[in-house]
Amino acid sequence: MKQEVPPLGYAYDALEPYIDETTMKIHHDKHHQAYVDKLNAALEPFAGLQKVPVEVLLKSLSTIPENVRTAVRNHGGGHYNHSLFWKLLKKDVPVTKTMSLAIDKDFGSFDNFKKQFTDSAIGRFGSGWAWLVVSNGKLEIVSTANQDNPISEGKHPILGIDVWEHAYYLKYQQKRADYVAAFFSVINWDEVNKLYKEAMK
Ligand code: MN3
Repeated sequence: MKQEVPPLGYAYDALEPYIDETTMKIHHDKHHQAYVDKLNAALEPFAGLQKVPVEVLLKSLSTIPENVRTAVRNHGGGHYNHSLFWKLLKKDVPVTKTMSLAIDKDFGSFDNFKKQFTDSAIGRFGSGWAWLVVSNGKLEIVSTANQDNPISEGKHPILGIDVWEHAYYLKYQQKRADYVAAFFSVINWDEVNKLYKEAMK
């Protein structure tokens, strides 16, 4: 079965003015599509692997045949990361009680969490992601290069920010910090809450 780009689930301009319509359109329709196309092309000779959910492939990269492993890691990672990212974005969703308590417990305060997440996103050199993950029952912040995902390290991502330039350059140019600050206005905390509960099971 071929992989497909999932629908965005909301209008391209739904995140204005924090993330602009043109960026969303290009990011979803072109960049995400390219990861999916390249993943499908790479898996063409591997009928068995085509049936495996991309999440499972990323959790077991070491078992993927070596000649296609990098393609799965990069393009499969790109597909998985973006599919997650679209669902994590929504305007005007307040932090849930559960997440507020969990963040206070594991980071001391929301401000401390926000600072660590921001530092991680700004500090990621080159292209990559910053993540809030559940690891051994606790929240932590990690960043990954390129399209790597913390699930390949056995962690459960519940929030992530794409800091590739294609995610922000049209509106923010080189000012990644401004994009990261704006990102806090479009976090879908209901989705984060749902992923947190699943990860804590
Ligand atoms: Mn991207």
